[in-house]
This record gives sequence, C-alpha cells and structure tokens, in this order.
Amino acid sequence: MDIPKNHPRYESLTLREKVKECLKQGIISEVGIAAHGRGEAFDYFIGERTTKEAERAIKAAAILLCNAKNPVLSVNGNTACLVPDEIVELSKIVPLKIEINLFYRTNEREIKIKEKLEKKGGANILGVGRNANEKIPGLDSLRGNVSRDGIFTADVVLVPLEDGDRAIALKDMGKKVIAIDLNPLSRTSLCSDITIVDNIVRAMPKLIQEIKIFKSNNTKEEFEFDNKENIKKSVRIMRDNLLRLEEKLT
Ligand code: PTJ
Repeated sequence: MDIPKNHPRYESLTLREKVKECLKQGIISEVGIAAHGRGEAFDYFIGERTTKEAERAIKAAAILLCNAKNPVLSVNGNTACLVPDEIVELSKIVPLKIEINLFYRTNEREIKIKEKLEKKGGANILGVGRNANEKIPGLDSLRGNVSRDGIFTADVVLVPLEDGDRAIALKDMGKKVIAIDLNPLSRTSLCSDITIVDNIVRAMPKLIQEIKIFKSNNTKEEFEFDNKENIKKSVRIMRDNLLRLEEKLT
C-alpha cells in the first residue's frame, strides 16, 4: 500500500509495509510481527529518536567491535528485513562475520535470508543448515545451534532484536555482547555489556558512521561506558515522556 508522505505516521507505517512484505517473502516469522509491534510501542515511549544515551552506546559498540578479534553479527528475520544493506556494510567495514541465527528456525527461512543478504553483497554467511555445527551450552532452543567459525568462537557478538536467554548464555561463555533493543527491560538488554536502546533502522546507520570515524582517527581510543547507568537514563527518558503526556492531560 502507498502511504501518503504527509501522513503523521508515515515512517512507522512504511516500516510496517516492509515487515508485511518480508512476512510474505518468508523472511520474518509470523511472530516477528508481534516483536515488531512491541518495538513500535517502546519507540513511542523513547520519542522515536536516537537519544544521547543511545549515541554513547553506539560509540562504545563501535570501539568494541573494531577492537575485537572475531566479531560476529547475529541476524534474525526481523533484522534481515529491516536493515539488510547495513548488515552487509557493517560486515565489510569492521570487518565482521554474519551468522544467521533464528529462534523460529527453519532451513527454508535460513536460505531465504542468506539469499537476501547475498543479493546485497553479503559473503561467507554462516549458521545455515549443517554450518550450525556447535551448541551454546545450557541453551535448549534452536537459537543455541551456532557455527564453530562464528558465534561459537566469537569474542564479541552483536545481538539485535531479541529478548531471551541466549545473551546470558553467551556471557557465560565469556563473550562480550552488544544488544540493539528498544526495550530496555528485556533480558537481553539487561545482561549485555552494551545495550543500544534505539530503533535498529536508526541505530545501524549511526553505528556504521561511528565505525568509520573511529577507523579514520586511527587511535586506540578509550571510552568509559557504564551500561546499567545508560539503561537507567533511557528508562528515565521514557518515564519523563509519559509524565509529560500525563501533565498535558490534566
Ligand atoms: O527470526 P526469528 O525466528 O529468530 O525470530 C525473531 C523474533 C524477533 C520474532 C524473536 O527473536 C522474538 O520473539 O523476539 P522478542 O522476544 O519479541 O524480542 C524482540 C525485541 O526486539 C523486543 O524487545 C522488541 O522491543 C525489540 N524490537 C522490535 N523491533 C525493534 C526492536 N528493537 C529495535 N528496533 C526495532 N525495530
């Protein structure tokens, strides 16, 4: 459907159309629609903008990724749907490995996502079929099946759009975890080393930009980052936005 450009919810509705199309193509799971809706709600609370706190988390993530030995981006259906170009660009500039890792795992969806990313220029995509040849200890869901060359041996894993027990299992394996999640209360957000509380469609281009800046500066920059403090501030922004709305109504 063509959304009129002057519609007040133009950007949000355009993203919904994208998600609808990805569902038809078998890229995202049916449940992915619910996950997207949850993200939309938190985006409303945060004010549908990248906050200073998200910018700090993005900078910390850029530095961690650039200093990593084997960084991996874990891609699910929603992520592949919303930011396929950025996934591929990120894989080239860091550089990092792309691994498809699905909760509602089917080989058919894995292949469709792989082909979508390959069409955008993605290469050596891991995690498909028998390539997911290792298990994350203590994780029973199919998300626990990972590639030996990818997530299993990674030192830093970028985990967008997931609320579950995988991030903690990855932490237990001694890895650093970066989350992108609009929900600051999700288990993944709370246990990660760096949580970017922002919409992935805004966060990924900013992460790419920050990596380019870091690389061009060519310094061994140190950056103080306290994830709990940063998440608290994001929660406060949401709370204040709600309080302002409440005041308006009284
Ligand atoms: O493709 P699969 O089979 O791996 O399934 C993926 C989904 C996303 C369906 C699955 O991982 C799932 O059910 O996820 P959850 O538990 O709903 O968690 C998704 C998280 O992403 C929620 O905390 C949402 O708030 C958040 N989220 C949704 N859309 C966005 C988002 N965060 C940032 N940007 C978004 N656009």
